[in-house]
Amino acid sequence: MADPKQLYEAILKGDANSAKSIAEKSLRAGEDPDKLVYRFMIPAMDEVGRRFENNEYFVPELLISARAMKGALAIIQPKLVNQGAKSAGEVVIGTVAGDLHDIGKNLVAAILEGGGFTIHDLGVDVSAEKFLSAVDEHRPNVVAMSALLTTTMPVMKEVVESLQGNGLRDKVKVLVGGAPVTRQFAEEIGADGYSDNAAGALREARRWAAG
Ligand code: B1M
Repeated sequence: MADPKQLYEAILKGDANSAKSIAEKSLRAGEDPDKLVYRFMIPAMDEVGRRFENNEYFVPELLISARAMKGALAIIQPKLVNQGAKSAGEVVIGTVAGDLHDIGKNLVAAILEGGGFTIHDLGVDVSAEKFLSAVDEHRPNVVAMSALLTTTMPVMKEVVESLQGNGLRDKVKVLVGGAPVTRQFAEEIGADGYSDNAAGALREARRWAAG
């Protein structure tokens, strides 16, 4: 039987094959998918980030760890998604322009989908114009933006302003998140909600859906 603690080590080392196989075996053994993600996988990525900051890891190590994380997440994601029931509303989601980090955004999308929301995932590097036209096209309940770089956070403000400028601001709730984003920043740019994790993002979206 696989020890889920090895998932942490596999992601830290960037060993995608082991990460996927441990994820599979752990799920088969009845491990809780949320526990695998929050107790082992996210802490592994946090440690990768810490090593990167301390010049122990460099971009290639970030990339192979991210590949291992995504491989394991792809196996766990359907289990997160299956927890949902009826459609709770629509969400347009993306990582803002200039930013290629998508692991957290994908996790938030999966948890929202699991919570019954229909997801329109615009991917990464999404400009304010693209967010605007997706909101115009899909008329979602929520537009959800993720940023992992301090330098890309201002794009969130651009999106809020362009929604305002195009008469769509009062038709959609704006939810922001990502490691450098704070509640204070969310308030400053006029977002409706903020969360520092995927479960909190779902709570916010549900609060709005409930009216
Ligand atoms: Co980059 N990177 N990276 N990186 N990277 C960070 C973010 C960094 C903090 C590392 C560090 O220095 N410690 C740093 C940013 C510093 C800053 O601006 N404050 C950084 C840097 C500097 C860079 C580059 C500039 C490096 C370079 O090239 N010199 C470069 C930029 C590229 C670009 O985007 N233009 C870069 C590149 C990369 C890779 C491509 C190699 C890779 C990303 C691969 C991928 O995503 N496909 C990568 C990675 C893996 C990281 C770290 C190590 C891990 C990120 C991650 O996936 N975490 C990261 C360090 C860290 O965060 N500890 C780092 C796991 C994920 C589940 O968590 O994304 O935080 P997270 O999502 C969480 C919450 O934040 C929240 O819920 C999620 C689940 O709990 N959340 C939301 C996220 N979005 C939300 C939206 C919501 C609500 C909640 O509502 C809408």
